Amino acid sequence: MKVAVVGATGMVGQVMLDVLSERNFKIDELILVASERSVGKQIKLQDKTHTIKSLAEAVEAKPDIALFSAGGNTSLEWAPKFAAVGTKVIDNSSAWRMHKDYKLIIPEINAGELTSKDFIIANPNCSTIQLLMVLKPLHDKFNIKRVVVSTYQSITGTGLKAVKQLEAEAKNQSVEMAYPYQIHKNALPHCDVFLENDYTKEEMKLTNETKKILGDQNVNLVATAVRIPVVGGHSESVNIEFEDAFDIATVKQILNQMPGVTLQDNPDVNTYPMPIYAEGKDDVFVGRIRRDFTLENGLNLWIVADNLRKGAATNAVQIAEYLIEHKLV
Ligand code: 2RA
Repeated sequence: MKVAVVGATGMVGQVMLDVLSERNFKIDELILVASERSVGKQIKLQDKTHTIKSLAEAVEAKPDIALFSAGGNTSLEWAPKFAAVGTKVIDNSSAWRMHKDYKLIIPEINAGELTSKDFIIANPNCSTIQLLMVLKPLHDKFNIKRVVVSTYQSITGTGLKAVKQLEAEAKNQSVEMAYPYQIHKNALPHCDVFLENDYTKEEMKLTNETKKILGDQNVNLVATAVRIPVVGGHSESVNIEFEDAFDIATVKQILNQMPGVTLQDNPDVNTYPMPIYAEGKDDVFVGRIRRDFTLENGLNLWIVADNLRKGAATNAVQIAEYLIEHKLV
């Protein structure tokens, strides 16, 4: 398999390379692609040295699969060019997620929608992936009516510059600022840009991507996305109102049986999901499962996952694995 990683020097691109190696993904030729200023540079991976290629060179090489994590503009311009030469593009940007002609895939949930005709496949937003891994099995059983989510998102989601600012603040050093204010003792109710409806793009991604992945426009979701000085993963406080009655035991049984979800729910012994546990792992962790006594069919729960892994790189590699396993590439 000839595989290109577009955005190979970025945070998600680096994790994509880690995950490909960890999962022994069968690669005959690996093409690393980064911005023009990195072209020609060399990267050593395990026992091999790779020279960074340009996007044009990578298209010319006609890879079988291209994993993209290089921003929406690069995806908008270059994903079609790779697709035109027969490459299966799995794109981690938001460029194609809500486009009616392209699929938004979480393998455990809807990989079955994929066909040989799909050449650009969208990876959902990190906060969407971990949320839907829990919502989908519960929706199938109890019909979700409304969801209210508050996210507590890792600074790694902002990017390397923000991580460097957090590290510098911890050492009381000055550094090029990603934010015009301190991060290390703060909670920022501002993930991505604000829209005209007073929600941020991050919050509307949760609303819109949830509807698309569940295939149900009747599921109403509203979100508040908050950035916190944590590096291990995103956390989410989730309130769900179901159409149908439920019992907690069945909720836990359903989540226990969901591939890729791990129940961590024993507060008596301080067992609940936390980024320090989720970091570096591919599962989505759920706990604090309890009835919302203010609603007839209400449920509260807490979800944590490593946003760079299942929230981005691992989900993309799992899509690539599915394509190979089902002979769609
Ligand atoms: C964030 N969801 O965490 C986005 C991914 N970059 O900001």
